[in-house]
Amino acid sequence: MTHLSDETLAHVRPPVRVPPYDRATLQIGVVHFGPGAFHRAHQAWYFDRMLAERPDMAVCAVSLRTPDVRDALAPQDGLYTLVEKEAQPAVQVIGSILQVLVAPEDPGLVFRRLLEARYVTATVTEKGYCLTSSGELDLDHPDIRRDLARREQPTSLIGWITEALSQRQRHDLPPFTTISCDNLSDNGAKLRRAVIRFAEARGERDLARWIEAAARFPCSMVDSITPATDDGLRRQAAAALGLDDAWPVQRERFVQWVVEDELGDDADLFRAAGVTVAREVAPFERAKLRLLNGAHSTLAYVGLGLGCETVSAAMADERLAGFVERMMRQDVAASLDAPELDVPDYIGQILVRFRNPAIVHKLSQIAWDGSQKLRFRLLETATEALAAGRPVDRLAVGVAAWMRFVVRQTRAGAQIVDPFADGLAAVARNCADGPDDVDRFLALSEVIPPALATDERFRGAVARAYATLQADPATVLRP
Ligand code: CS2
Repeated sequence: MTHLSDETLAHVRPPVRVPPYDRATLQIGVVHFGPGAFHRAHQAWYFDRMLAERPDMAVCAVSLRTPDVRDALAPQDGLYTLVEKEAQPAVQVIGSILQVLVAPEDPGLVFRRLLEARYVTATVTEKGYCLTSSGELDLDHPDIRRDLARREQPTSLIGWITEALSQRQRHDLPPFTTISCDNLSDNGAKLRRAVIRFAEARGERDLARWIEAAARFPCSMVDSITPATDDGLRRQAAAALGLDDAWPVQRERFVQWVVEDELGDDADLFRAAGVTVAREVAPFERAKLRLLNGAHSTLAYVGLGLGCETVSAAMADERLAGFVERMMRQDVAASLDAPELDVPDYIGQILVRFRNPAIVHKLSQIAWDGSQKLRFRLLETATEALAAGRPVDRLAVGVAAWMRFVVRQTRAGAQIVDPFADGLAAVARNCADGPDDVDRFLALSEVIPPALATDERFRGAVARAYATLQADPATVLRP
């Protein structure tokens, strides 16, 4: 079968939607770091919606390490298929990505694009920010040390942004606006602090002050469930298009992007594309991270222990579904102060989304990078609950189940996908299924903030859940 490209686009069969603008007139206005499936299903879709209005919002996608997205999309002129997985699926071709670069192959070209861009967006996952457990730049992180020594060939997002801003300052160009699209609380503020700290560590106080005064780093909340691409999706896309697509992506129909109102004159352009431009993003971000992602991680670690493979399978186990619903409604909701959000209704919608039978979302995918995710999903909620004198028993279950997951994987000789995998495996190898196991994990200050780890109420709750999960996992789920 012929493959998708600018030349074959005209052959795409209806009702597949194709870009309603002339791609030949597009200009790059956005550099995006981390062109994984989430970006292609989410921000690239929003930029696609802006392009008919504003042809200068096309994307140059930059992969920090691997060439696989470039290798798949370059022969297709950056085009790819997005399938919305619902009872009535919808298929469309996205045209907003004009170029994919692999950063280490041609840093000079990446910097040229960064001199032209007005926006930088990023989905590099939690670990890509190189932060300590208190949320500040980790100057001992190997990527950060390397980037301090080799400024013009950075490896980290922080290194790229700082050097690009330094070049812009030298060329008398205004800074670009950087929008973090990762699942970290206060993502924009954390990224801004990290970049300023890195500029200072480079010994460039002037640059740091300029960034502080002139550069915008709006916070943003992103949401859409995006399972990894599989062969079934490739077949579905090819059948719909009548053309081959090397790397289609899929997501649920629900999609949300809330961006802090630091977009100046472009706020209306973003709004018209469906973005919520808000004075304050934190309430949306916290609600999403603690409810949706907190429930996801709990479902993943407990569900994998019960032999479930997907989110919808875990939700079909009424004990597990009932447990996460109680956790959301009774424990997490109490930690939220979100006047603009109908929290009970929002929880109801999340539970419906988790049950979507058209979405095959692997729990193992969600279980990745636990050392980086737990803080924003469960630990911050637990810290606040303790301060307010509320119980943390249900919140502790996901944390204990993560510990059991790490122990199980290590004993089975299976891979732990986590930037901290070696440290985790070292702890797990010393575990003997006793109460000391929990103390060993809680001592990992890179993962668990020491103030929480040493709180007896939290430690006790995790230890109880850990023991029960081992003896009889279902008991822990009882009301
Ligand atoms: C998931 C998220 O993989 C995970 O950890 O919890 O990717 C989740 O699907 C998205 O944040 C939904 O917006």
